[in-house]
Amino acid sequence: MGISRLGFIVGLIWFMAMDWQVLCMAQSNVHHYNFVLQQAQFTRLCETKTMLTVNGSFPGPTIHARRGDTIYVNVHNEGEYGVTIHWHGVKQPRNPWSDGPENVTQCPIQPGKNFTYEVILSDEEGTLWWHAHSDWTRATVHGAIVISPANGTTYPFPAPYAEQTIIIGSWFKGDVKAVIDEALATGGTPNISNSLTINGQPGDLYPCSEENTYRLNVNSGRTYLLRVINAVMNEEQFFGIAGHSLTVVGQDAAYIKPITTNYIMITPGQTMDILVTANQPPSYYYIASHSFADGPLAPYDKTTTTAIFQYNGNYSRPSSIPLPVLPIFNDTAAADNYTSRVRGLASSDHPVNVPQTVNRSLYITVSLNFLPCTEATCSDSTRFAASMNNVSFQFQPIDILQAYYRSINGVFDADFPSEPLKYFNFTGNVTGINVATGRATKVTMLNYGEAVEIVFQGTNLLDAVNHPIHLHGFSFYLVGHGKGNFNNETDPKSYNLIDPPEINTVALPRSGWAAIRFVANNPGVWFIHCHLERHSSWGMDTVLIVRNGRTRSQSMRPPPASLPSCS
Ligand SMILES: *[C@@H]1O[C@H](CO)[C@@H](O)[C@H](O)[C@H]1NC(C)=O
Ligand SMILES: *[C@@H]1O[C@H](CO)[C@@H](O)[C@H](O)[C@H]1NC(C)=O
Ligand SMILES: *[C@@H]1O[C@H](CO)[C@@H](O)[C@H](O)[C@H]1NC(C)=O
Ligand SMILES: *[C@@H]1O[C@H](CO)[C@@H](O)[C@H](O)[C@H]1NC(C)=O
Ligand SMILES: *[C@@H]1O[C@H](CO)[C@@H](O)[C@H](O)[C@H]1NC(C)=O
Ligand SMILES: *[C@@H]1O[C@H](CO)[C@@H](O)[C@H](O)[C@H]1NC(C)=O
Ligand SMILES: *[C@@H]1O[C@H](CO)[C@@H](O)[C@H](O)[C@H]1NC(C)=O
Ligand SMILES: *[C@@H]1O[C@H](CO)[C@@H](O)[C@H](O)[C@H]1NC(C)=O
Ligand SMILES: *[C@@H]1O[C@H](CO)[C@@H](O)[C@H](O)[C@H]1NC(C)=O
Ligand SMILES: *[C@@H]1O[C@H](CO)[C@@H](O)[C@H](O)[C@H]1NC(C)=O
Ligand SMILES: *[C@@H]1O[C@H](CO)[C@@H](O)[C@H](O)[C@H]1NC(C)=O
Ligand SMILES: *[C@@H]1O[C@H](CO)[C@@H](O)[C@H](O)[C@H]1NC(C)=O
Ligand SMILES: [Cu+2]
Repeated sequence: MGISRLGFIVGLIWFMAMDWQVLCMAQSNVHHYNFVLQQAQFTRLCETKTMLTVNGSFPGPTIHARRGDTIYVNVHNEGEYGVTIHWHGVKQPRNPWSDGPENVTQCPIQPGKNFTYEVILSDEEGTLWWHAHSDWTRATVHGAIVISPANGTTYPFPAPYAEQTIIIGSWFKGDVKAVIDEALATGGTPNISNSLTINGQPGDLYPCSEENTYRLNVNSGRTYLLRVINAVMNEEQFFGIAGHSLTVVGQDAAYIKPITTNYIMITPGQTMDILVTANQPPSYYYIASHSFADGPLAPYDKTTTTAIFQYNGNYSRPSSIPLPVLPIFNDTAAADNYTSRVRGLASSDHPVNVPQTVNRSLYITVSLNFLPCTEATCSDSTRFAASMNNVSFQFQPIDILQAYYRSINGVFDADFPSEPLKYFNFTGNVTGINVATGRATKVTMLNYGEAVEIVFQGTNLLDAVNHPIHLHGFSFYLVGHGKGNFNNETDPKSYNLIDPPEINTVALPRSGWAAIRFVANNPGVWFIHCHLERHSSWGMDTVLIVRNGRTRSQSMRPPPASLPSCS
């Protein structure tokens, strides 16, 4: 009896001393990838240019893993300037060191240097993606992360015959870095892209492109799983396939209740897993995507990218290929209609664990603003800026994670406002409201384990537009959204606390609000930003710091030995 009790106690102590990740190691696989950041030549739209890629491919290589696996990616920079990579939607439990946003969790990997990211999957299942997180490099440096169900489990829908990644991207004829550098120098709005792309190709509707249009070859009667990723720089997208209905079964690497629809609205940063059955007469059908841009003022890419949904078999090529009927670019109602249909799967295998009560509430306005422009390069006396709670995020020459971990003072302040400092009719007539903002590096401190609610509030300052807001380090439940100003008494009564979708990027409706909930159970430094790149560059960003909990398994891991240094 003594021995077995001792054995039990020893076992218990051993168990308590182990990290849960170590325990899970027995069931998960480890993968290794080498990424070489290198310049490569591409010809699109009748012009050839050199651009930064991973291993010379656009889009970059796909990472394959299963739920719960760990992926080591050694990134070697053979390019001309410093770059970081972010693993979009991967929670990275206790491991902000490998999250990637430049000068938030690390300094850039300089030319000639390398850094090995440890990408730790936990409960993500479906499609995510990776992309550069330094200036606008993500335009050409991105790729898919395909996360299959764990061994011995399967999809919560009939297994598809085959699957295919569909990445919607942006193509700029010139050097993308020059586009943002120019905009920041003049204070103006960055040039729009010259085309959208599907799997790196503009498609038949653009000059010099037809030959290389992406083709998805399908067999009659079969069902395909399309893993759609929006990697576009500055525009949300309407996407569809002529003649075929889409059944959306997943978003941001979590399953949803199947939605049958003719189109989706997908924002930059979001992923959607879609089943499509080849149930039409064998022929060619266009897969198409164009911008959803409901701000009346902001310029946007007005082109349509296409790929071909092409049946295998012996039939004559159609004289014309049908295009899907998609909502027009400013159809806010169509976008909101689609978004409102999304519900979490909420099954016993894929439960919803949305906090029913909250410990911390934040109310954050998301605005476009002006700052003074004083440099000689300015084209005007003001420059475009953007803010959250009227703080326009200021990057520092050292990462916030390191400053926090090593208690380096003077890098950030922990006083990000938990509500707007000034209330006005955010979504009303804002004539006469001061659109000036100020730059600062302010963060919000959260305690480990707190249930957090953030209500993002769009405003009409300068231009009312839908903003895709992305949170690093977590996925969150979208418990509510609506038009107008959030009412903190009546709106919570209509929250969905039963089957809200679990996502990492929320489409904050134009002149509206969105409420999200999550448990702050991931210690670290986590970026929040608009995934429209120009807004993020203008300061529509902030940072959450989740403090360590009481035990080791509730605390950040120590930094890896070879973090890139901040020069
Ligand atoms: C999971 O299955 C794959 C092939 O089906 C196999 O290669 C791998 O070793 C398995 N992993 C574990 C942890 O059992
Ligand atoms: C990228 O290129 C390197 C060096 O050529 C190679 O070792 C590596 O396997 C490639 N990675 C991928 C993901 O293709
Ligand atoms: C990565 O950099 C380290 C030094 O930081 C160096 O020792 C190592 O050889 C480099 N690895 C590769 C693959 O270049
Ligand atoms: C942006 O567009 C303007 C007008 O077409 C052009 O003059 C300028 O060179 C472009 N800038 C870049 C960096 O491509
Ligand atoms: C395809 O169909 C045409 C006309 O129906 C026929 O002449 C031809 O032999 C067929 N080819 C194949 C490979 O079946
Ligand atoms: C959308 O744009 C069209 C064409 O520019 C315009 O006629 C229409 O009024 C716009 N709709 C809304 C809701 O702004
Ligand atoms: C959404 O679209 C569907 C299909 O077109 C339509 O039946 C429904 O009324 C729309 N809902 C809203 C809220 O607009
Ligand atoms: C805010 O503005 C909207 C749109 O003009 C208006 O409908 C609403 O009544 C205003 N709200 C308040 C509290 O003034
Ligand atoms: C908005 O308010 C300003 C003054 O505050 C007024 O001059 C203007 O007419 C109003 N615009 C609308 C559309 O009501
Ligand atoms: C959150 O609030 C609940 C009560 O609603 C409380 O039991 C819990 O201790 C709080 N957690 C934290 C981390 O503050
Ligand atoms: C509710 O909103 C009002 C402004 O509309 C604000 O004054 C009040 O502090 C808010 N209450 C809470 C509990 O956040
Ligand atoms: C990040 O810090 C480095 C210095 O380590 C600096 O060169 C770079 O400009 C900074 N990036 C941003 C976006 O401020
Ligand atoms: Cu935005």
